Amino acid sequence: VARPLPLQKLVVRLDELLDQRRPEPFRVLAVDDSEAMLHWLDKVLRGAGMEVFKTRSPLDVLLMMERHRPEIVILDVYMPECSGNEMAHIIRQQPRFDGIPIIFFSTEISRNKQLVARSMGGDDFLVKDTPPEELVAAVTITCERYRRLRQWMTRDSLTLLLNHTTLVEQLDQAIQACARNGDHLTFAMIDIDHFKSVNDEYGHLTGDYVIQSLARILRHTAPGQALIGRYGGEEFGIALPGIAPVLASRYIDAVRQQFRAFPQNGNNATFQATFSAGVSTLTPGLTTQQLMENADLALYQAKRNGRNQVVL
Ligand code: GH3
Ligand code: MG
Ligand code: MG
Ligand code: MG
Repeated sequence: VARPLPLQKLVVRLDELLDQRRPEPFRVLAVDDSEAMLHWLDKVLRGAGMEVFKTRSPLDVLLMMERHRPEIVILDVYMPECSGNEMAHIIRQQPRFDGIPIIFFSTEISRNKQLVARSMGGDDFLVKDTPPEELVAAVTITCERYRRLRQWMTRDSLTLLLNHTTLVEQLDQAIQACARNGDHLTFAMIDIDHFKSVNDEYGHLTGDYVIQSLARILRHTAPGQALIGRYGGEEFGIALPGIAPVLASRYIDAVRQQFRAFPQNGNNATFQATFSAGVSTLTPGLTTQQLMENADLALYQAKRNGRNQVVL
């Protein structure tokens, strides 16, 4: 399953990671009680290559944010059902939407009222006579900055893999999707063997490089739909949606072999590092917690059986 890894420098950079992904269009949610205004916003933003979701009803906003996961919300201020200010306040009460900027787009020209609106949770305030190219620029600049920010928020800084919180969150969503569709989902917990000795013998910086080398192998070899996270210290969690357990454990074993073969550098010589892994599989009714616990039990077995092995 695993492609051979070119032995390149183990420096991981965020740009590099971002470049591997095709740039996706910005996803915009436009909220305005005027159909004509929504039509105009749609035309302008879509014309700039963005994906636009629209609603005239503020009451739909939370649902649409949940469903369409917009990266930015453009919010009218004066609407009959609920004002833009109130809507922004409600959005800002949901921590899961903290990373989503809100731009007010309104006829209101009073600086004071604009400030009040922004204090309710808006990030910017544009008046409705803003030229289209300026609106596009404002949305683009804001979306780009927040995309970058979200990358840092969801990733572990040493390896640039998903951080613990994000891994568990996304695993949760993947489990729900796989359970719905009756798809396979396999989860592997990986733990580097005798890592304390690596640190003791070669120093923590070398230890960090060892962790990065495993992250890199995983990133280079994992199938596209895999969720790869740094679970903690020298532990990694990999969720493989749509992959049957036998195939998954064969993949993890291929990673194990590549990792062991990778020449680690320390004390002016090379050495080998190994890991143990436990693999568990989703069965009907299993929770995220139980799936991870089962992988952990298998990992414990792998350690007890002598390490440098994968237990399913
Ligand atoms: P085992 O084979 O049983 O897993 O042995 P181990 O030595 O790997 O056991 P343990 O999990 O107890 O040790 C993990 C060590 O990893 C402890 C900690 O000092 C080290 N560690 C955790 N995070 C980092 C890190 O980011 N960088 C480095 N260099 N070391 C780390
Ligand atoms: Mg209005
Ligand atoms: Mg450990
Ligand atoms: Mg360990």
